[in-house]
Amino acid sequence: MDNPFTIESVRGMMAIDSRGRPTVKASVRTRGGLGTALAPSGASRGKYEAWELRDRDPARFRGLGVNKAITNINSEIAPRLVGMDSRRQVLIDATMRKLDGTPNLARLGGNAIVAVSLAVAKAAASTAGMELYRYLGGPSARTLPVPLMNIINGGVHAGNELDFQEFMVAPVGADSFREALRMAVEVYWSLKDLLKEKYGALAVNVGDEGGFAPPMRRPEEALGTLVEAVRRTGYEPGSDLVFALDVAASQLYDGDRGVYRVAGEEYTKYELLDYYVGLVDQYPVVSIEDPFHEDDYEAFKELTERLGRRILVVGDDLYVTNPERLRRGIELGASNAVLVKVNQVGTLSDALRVVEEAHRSSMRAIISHRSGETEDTSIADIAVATNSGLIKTGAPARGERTAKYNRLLEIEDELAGEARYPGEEVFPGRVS
Ligand code: 2PG
Ligand code: MG
Repeated sequence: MDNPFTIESVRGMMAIDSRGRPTVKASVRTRGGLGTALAPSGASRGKYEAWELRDRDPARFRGLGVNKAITNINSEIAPRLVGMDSRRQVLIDATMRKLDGTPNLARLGGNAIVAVSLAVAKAAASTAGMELYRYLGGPSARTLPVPLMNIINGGVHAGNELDFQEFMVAPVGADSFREALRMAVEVYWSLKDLLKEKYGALAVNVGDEGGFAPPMRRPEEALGTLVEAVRRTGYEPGSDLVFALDVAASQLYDGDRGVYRVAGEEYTKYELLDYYVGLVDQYPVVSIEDPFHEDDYEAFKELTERLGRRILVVGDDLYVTNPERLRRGIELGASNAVLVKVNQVGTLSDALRVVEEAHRSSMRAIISHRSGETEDTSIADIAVATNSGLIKTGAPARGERTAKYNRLLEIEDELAGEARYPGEEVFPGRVS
């Protein structure tokens, strides 16, 4: 019998990402459908992430070419997957992992494998005539995520002196995703006006994730400006919109001296912890991601003990979407949320496992983009499929970011009366 889900071809090719760097695109064709997907790429990468295979040929793309990864798809992965049933995602992902043979997918490349893994799911969904979120999530998939929108960029994503990488706003006072997006866009515009007035026209150039990259140094200055921008828009900080931070602390950590550098000052982890408590007391900050470096589970745990009833403590570089690293965090109580990036672990089924494990342990899972992105919108569907209630995908600007927001608008529209926007209940201590 002809099975329409049988994989007929798998192809890898090159595309460029939002930083103009080469990336991997994969297309998977079944008898009855087609799926294509692109690998994103991080700048503040965790050291335990799946390996991004680059050619290292200095004569092309300064060594960043991905020809090897593409060849690996076409010559090794494709012959293995052709003939398999595209619905068998777990088996297909395990097959690629085994074929690779390394713990971090260094041989074939995490960038090759993640593109194929996502393209397989899209091909199966297309063969079934289903939207990706429905195919992955079944009939219960109907929660639109609260967006954590990074509207002030710092760290390695921007050319300014802000050490914290991301200052995000979350429009929790909306009752639909559509309204949430409107609120955030209005605040984004007010912020632009405000920054221009305060610092001049150069201050509204944007960073890698579409947020402004103003010439600021201290986190308080960024947070204070967000408060002002929200008020100027006519909203109330703390009830209509709340704030989230990604410190990306591995980037600020001096391992030799055991200190963090923020705005020209040195902090021990205890001082940094107290500093975070102060920020949460002073501003409506409801989430802090990677507050400490990627090996310090203990410091995460202390912060979670101290603030876990008031805010989300989010592990990104700490967990790198890795089920084993997450398990350790769950056992220790290191955090109450995990950031989920499919390319950090390398396969869709592993990423979905991380979401499931997090949910089983009453942790929040935040589905996330990378700073280097593409027009691929899989993460929007994954957020709805898993009912995770949270997504992080940049400012409401730049095509690779807006692609995800526009996809969520489309999904909400399609779900119509079924759609649900959770608002503030996704943050601790805020269930009304
Ligand atoms: C992060 C991400 C995405 P990058 O640290 O959370 O915002 O950045 O993709 O550079 O790792
Ligand atoms: Mg992060």
